[in-house]
Amino acid sequence: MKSLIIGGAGFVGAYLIRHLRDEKGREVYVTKMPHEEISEDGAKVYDLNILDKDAICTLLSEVQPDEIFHLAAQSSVAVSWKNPALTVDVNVKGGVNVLDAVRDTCPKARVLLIGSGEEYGHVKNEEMPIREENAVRPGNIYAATKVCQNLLGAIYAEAYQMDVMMVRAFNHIGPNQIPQFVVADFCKQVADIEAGRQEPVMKVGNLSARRDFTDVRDVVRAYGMIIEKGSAGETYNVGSGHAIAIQEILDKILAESKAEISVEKDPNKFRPVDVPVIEADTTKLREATGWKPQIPLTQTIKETVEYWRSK
Ligand code: A2R
Ligand code: GDD
Repeated sequence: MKSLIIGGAGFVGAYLIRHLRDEKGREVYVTKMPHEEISEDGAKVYDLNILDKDAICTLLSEVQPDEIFHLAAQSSVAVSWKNPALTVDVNVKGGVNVLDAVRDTCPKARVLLIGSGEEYGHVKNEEMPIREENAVRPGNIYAATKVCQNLLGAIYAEAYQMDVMMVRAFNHIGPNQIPQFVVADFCKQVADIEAGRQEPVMKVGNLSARRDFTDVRDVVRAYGMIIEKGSAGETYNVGSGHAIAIQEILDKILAESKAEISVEKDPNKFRPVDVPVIEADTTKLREATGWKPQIPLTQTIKETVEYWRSK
């Protein structure tokens, strides 16, 4: 069975390669941007820019994958405010290029499009935890592009009877995530402070936001189960089902260190709009696949702090 990961050089890609290769025994093919490196053994690596549809067709014709995980994206909410056009290009045009190339070259392949819990955006209190059929009211540019990708996926599934499934992944964390994201950012700062590379002041953004965090290893396990057991045209939330305040995350990370660290708000880390709470209802995923998260948040935080200390 051949699995293709598009956009596999990022944070999730490395974990997904290992999961598919070691736990599912798949033949793994993976794409990366030309400037990136992938050091995982046992995966065949290709350069691919998803803005080039012909290149996607050439690759798919050669590989003829049975299943495709589409991870490639401009994945940062913060960057999407700074570079909206790039975010729209990669996430919307790139996404439709992938769908159309699959339709042209391997229409029987099962396809998983990775979207985001951010798609729900401004959720009302009575709508929490959020179910898949909830209205989407995206509150930032990244989220709007992922809504668009989700709609396109559903249209391709219905119009062309393709096995396209979508996930809305809530925040995922773990070692090796870049410090653009909150947990990696705070853990790196702890390591830098302990090593004397930073004064003992933790710079933070909005601590009142509540987000639903899952270990990336649990997330890729969910992706493997959805692509196998999910239904065409359907969307599945992937999250822990529990929102936690960023303040609480900060407290847990600070508790990992013996250093005396003060906390300072950094205006540059605040966003024009930051949705107050995002929490997943994962009933649909659990019923379709039997998935449940296995790695507790405290373990992920411990391992992420250790990862940054060892860098
Ligand atoms: O941004 P880069 O140059 O590091 O490369 C990213 C890649 N990518 C592209 N691949 C092909 N064609 C493009 N035009 C293109 N633009 C960016 O997609 C990166 O290697 C990969 C995405 O990986 P990360 O940014 O690390 O995202 P992560 O955390 O692995 O999330 C995977 C998926 C994404 O769709 C997120 O939006 C979603 O899960 O949360
Ligand atoms: N990055 C960052 N840095 N965020 C901070 C900081 C900080 O110093 N301080 C507070 N925050 C808050 C942000 O304002 C946001 O409310 C929350 O922490 C999480 O921010 P990020 O870790 O940057 O993630 P995100 O929620 O914007 O996006 C992530 O999760 C989405 C799913 O919900 C990304 O992984 C997306 O790709 C993913 O789709």
